[in-house]
Amino acid sequence: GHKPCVLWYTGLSGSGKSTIANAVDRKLFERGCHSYVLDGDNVRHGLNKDLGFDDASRVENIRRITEVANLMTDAGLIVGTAFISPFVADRAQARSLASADFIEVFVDTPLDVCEQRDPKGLYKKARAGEIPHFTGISSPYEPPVAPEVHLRTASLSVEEAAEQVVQALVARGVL
Ligand code: GGZ
Repeated sequence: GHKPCVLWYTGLSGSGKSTIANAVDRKLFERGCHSYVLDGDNVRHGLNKDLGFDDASRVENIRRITEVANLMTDAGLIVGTAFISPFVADRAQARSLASADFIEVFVDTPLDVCEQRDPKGLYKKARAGEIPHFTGISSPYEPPVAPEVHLRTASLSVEEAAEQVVQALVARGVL
């Protein structure tokens, strides 16, 4: 068995949030845990498809995700949320409203690394002024001050990063 919890990933576009969250999810499945990952693919394209990327839309995006994550932990799941979630205040609100353990995971990939990777060409477009309010370019990212898990991805493989998250769950008695 395991306790429910929220694994709240935060980091820039292209930092590796979804990749690491999904690697953690596979490890949890192998341990027999009931888990789920919320990310842009399953939330911004559905529940939140009315929202854009101005500050107010991001606040509402994170507010809804906070509520959905709580429904899932109420149902007993370990839920990973993989969104930029750029504002300290919104992450603090998610933490204070959480009905289960809340573990903030900072996917700390420097902007220049994300920009070099640029898997979807979004940074290039943002630099060219084609995407307004792009995080790190024309919209702020406020890094966590005291995350439970700090992944410096420059010196970690995806596998090592995922293992660090799982070990944090063991240390907290979630697993
Ligand atoms: C940031 C944007 C933007 C702007 C589209 N700013 O790398 P991706 O593509 O797959 O991840 C990014 C995703 C960010 O959505 P989130 O819901 O995580 O953001 S937030 O928590 O701030 O609400 C990126 C894409 O959407 N994208 N426009 N202007 N990222």
